[in-house]
Amino acid sequence: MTALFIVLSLLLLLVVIFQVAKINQLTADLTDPEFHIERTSNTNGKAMLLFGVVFLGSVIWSAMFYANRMLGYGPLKSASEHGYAIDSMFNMTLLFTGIIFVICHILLFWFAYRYRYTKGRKVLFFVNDNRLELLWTAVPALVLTILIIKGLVTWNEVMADVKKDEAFLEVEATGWQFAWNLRYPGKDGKLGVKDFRMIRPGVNELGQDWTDVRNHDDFNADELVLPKGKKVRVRITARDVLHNFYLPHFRVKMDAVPGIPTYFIFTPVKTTDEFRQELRKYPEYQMPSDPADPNSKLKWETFNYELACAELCGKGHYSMRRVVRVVSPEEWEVWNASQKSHYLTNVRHSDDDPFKGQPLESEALLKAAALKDMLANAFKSGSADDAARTLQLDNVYFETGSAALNKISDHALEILYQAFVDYPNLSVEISGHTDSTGDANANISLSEERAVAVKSFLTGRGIAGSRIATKGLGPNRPVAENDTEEGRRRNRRIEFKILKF
Ligand SMILES: [Cu+2]
Repeated sequence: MTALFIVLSLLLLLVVIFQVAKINQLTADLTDPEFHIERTSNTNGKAMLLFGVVFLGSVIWSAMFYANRMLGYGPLKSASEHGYAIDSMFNMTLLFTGIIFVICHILLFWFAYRYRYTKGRKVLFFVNDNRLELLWTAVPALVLTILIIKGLVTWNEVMADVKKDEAFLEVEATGWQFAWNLRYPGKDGKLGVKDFRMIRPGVNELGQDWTDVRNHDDFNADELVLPKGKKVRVRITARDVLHNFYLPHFRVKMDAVPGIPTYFIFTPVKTTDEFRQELRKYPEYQMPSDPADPNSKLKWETFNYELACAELCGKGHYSMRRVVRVVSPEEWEVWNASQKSHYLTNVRHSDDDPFKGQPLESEALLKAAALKDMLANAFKSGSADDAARTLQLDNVYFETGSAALNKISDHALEILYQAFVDYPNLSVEISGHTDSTGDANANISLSEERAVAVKSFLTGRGIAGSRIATKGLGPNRPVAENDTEEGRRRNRRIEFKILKF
């Protein structure tokens, strides 16, 4: 309401000023028209000059005032390698247009003042000058040629795909209304194949084909975590409408188009922490991050790189924000290793798993790594209680109904072999267990044979047989219910009990 009154009052004031000016002019025209024209031209000319100076001054002042808030200047220098090339292009364009702007601006207002109406001064009629025509055609053409050539060279450098045999990290970003799915390739460094016909919301968001083993270690992340100094190739795609993969601090921006995969390659050169330390030097970032709470953390402390969708893709568009975290390569390795594969945690042994009930190389490798940690812990704790010293080897696989070791078991058995080498006094008991299906006596002898098969593997590698006792317990010591397939699978196992070391 107050605002409305202010606007109305200002309007009224303008009308009053206009009417007064009109009366003034009418009286002046009646007294001495010629003198009046010269006088108003004088006033207008000076006003033009004043406006020119104030306007140019304001432009320069505002450019300096906002410099630290613009990408490419002050604290917001590029955080990626190619970003500097893009910023330098903007600066070059700004330089040329800036020079033209200042010259034109000064001339425009100076001329308006200098050549204002003066009694008796004649206008010069200037028809044509070929040299002048040539000059103002050639100069802009030259400048544009420089800008375009530089632009093309930069474009080709920035958009060049990775070379064959070049090391890079591939990440996939899939946009939909309204989220980003960020998929990492896992240990094999390769993203598995997808098929849109396999998309099932909530179950298989990307339509990953589980028969492709490269999919088995792929994982999805809530934030984009990248190692500093490593080339990153982002595969960009969308599931519904146009989105746009935008990382402003890295000068990365690419459309995410349904059906047409696009990509962007860049190398982050500053970790999040390093970028924060740079922001810290500027007073703009020394303010509390929450204006309502003076004790909140400072802006530079809470800064994060971000991924946004730069396409107005719908009403939930704003929620397509993800935090981007750049860390040292060592930290990244730790993070990468700690992530859980989507297949192994959500799909494995479900009805969607084409390898349901079968051993898998990729899984055996992961379990072997876990076994190594379990062994190290058992030795470290030194505890004599059975639970801490008994390891469940659910990654030793046999052919169905036989004691023949599956080749995939080697990953786990190698770890056990190494433990015997590292601890020369180690002696263990290896026991075989089965589920409750079938004849109990047959199961007991099968479990005994399986325990012996593990022993044979180890003695075959030179470990003394006296260090390994074997036992077959059949279905007598289940670790899970036998009425589900998952329970039976867990019960079919080899136990490795450390007796002494
Ligand atoms: Cu979007």
